[in-house]
Amino acid sequence: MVRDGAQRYIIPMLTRRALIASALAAPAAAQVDLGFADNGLRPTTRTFPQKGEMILQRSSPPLLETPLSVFDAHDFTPNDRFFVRWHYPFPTSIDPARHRLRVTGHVTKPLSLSLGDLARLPRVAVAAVNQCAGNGRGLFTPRVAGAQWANGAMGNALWEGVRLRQVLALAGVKAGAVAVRFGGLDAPLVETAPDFEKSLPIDHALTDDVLIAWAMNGEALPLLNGFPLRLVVPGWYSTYWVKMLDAIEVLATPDEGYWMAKAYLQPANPLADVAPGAPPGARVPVSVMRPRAIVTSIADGAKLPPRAFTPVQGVAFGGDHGVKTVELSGDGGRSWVPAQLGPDHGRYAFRRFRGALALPPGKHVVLARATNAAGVSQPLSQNWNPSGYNRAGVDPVRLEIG
Ligand SMILES: Nc1nc2c(c(=O)[nH]1)N[C@H]1C(S)=C(S)[C@@H](COP(=O)(O)O)O[C@H]1N2
Ligand SMILES: [Mo]
Repeated sequence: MVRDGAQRYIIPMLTRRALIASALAAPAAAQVDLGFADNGLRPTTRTFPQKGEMILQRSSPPLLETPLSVFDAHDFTPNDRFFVRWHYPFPTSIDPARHRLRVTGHVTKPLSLSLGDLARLPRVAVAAVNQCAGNGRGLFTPRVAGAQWANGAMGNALWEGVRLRQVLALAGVKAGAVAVRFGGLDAPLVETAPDFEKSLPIDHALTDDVLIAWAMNGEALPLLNGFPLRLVVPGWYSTYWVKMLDAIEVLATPDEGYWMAKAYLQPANPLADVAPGAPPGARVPVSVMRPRAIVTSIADGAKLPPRAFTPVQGVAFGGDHGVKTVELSGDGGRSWVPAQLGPDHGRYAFRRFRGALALPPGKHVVLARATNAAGVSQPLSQNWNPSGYNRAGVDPVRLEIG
């Protein structure tokens, strides 16, 4: 874990600018190789800058998914295997010395901060899961439109930077502020498309854990994960974790922009659950993540040799509360045994789990269920909504012993 000045991260990046630009300019056709990922028969790629083998969902703008085997081996998802999601094209060459973060709107003193200015503020670090609101979308039945992620549109990292609250205090938030809007360097190809901007309610923006981060797992953010700055909103879906952050605007009226008022809305109930085909009803912006446990050691549909006890291993997270328990079932949920929990890296982080089930030869369905410190448990049946957000139910793993 690197704990000294921000320049340590920034200077080495300067020498890598050309490399990043040329690698991202590579033709899309060259980006697919014939490897197959461990969580489905999906093509993988190794050709994105600062990234190792990733499941390729889309080349441009990139959607890259992390294979389950990576989660099986690490508490902290390595930067070069961390998933990637962009809505719009983004700059492939960024000069950190020239980057400025503007703070404007309903403030007494608008600011334009360099990375050096930010580095002079008190530094904080938080371990937190970054999960796309559509993680697991490709697993919904009936199927829904959108990126067909399995469960690899998530990752856990140690994020390091400064508190958003601290920067807002420098700018002086005026009375009557209701929200804070964030924008990055990416831009839509067509001018009529709405810029990707997200906002947080003012009370959440002022909480201690929301960071403006420049480092991830002790290194500068990879370009694809938002170099040189990104917002980190622990416990909330990553749509709010705006990358290549260059604009913060304090709002005195609600954000009516497309990405808040029209997109990333879920049915207005905690599970974001609606019957397929039913009218959508009231909708609210996605926000807090639900607890989840994901089995990482056994791929769905696997065939395993008989053993007295079959090991089952995975990662869990609790949303905005820590993981309290993970339970395992080998009989479709009739009986449960507790899994052993791995190291606790804080309430927002992955908690790995490990257990064993006595499974005789034959076909089985293994379940892993997380419960968080607030007592919220995963339902055994899946919730559903037309956007495929907020997947919260237990994901059954089918396997055959023998
Ligand atoms: N500037 C910018 N920030 C963004 C996005 C984007 O398209 N542009 N996508 C958001 C969404 S929907 C997700 S899932 C996360 C993905 O973060 P990652 O690419 O670092 O994994 O970035 C978020 N921040
Ligand atoms: Mo997302």
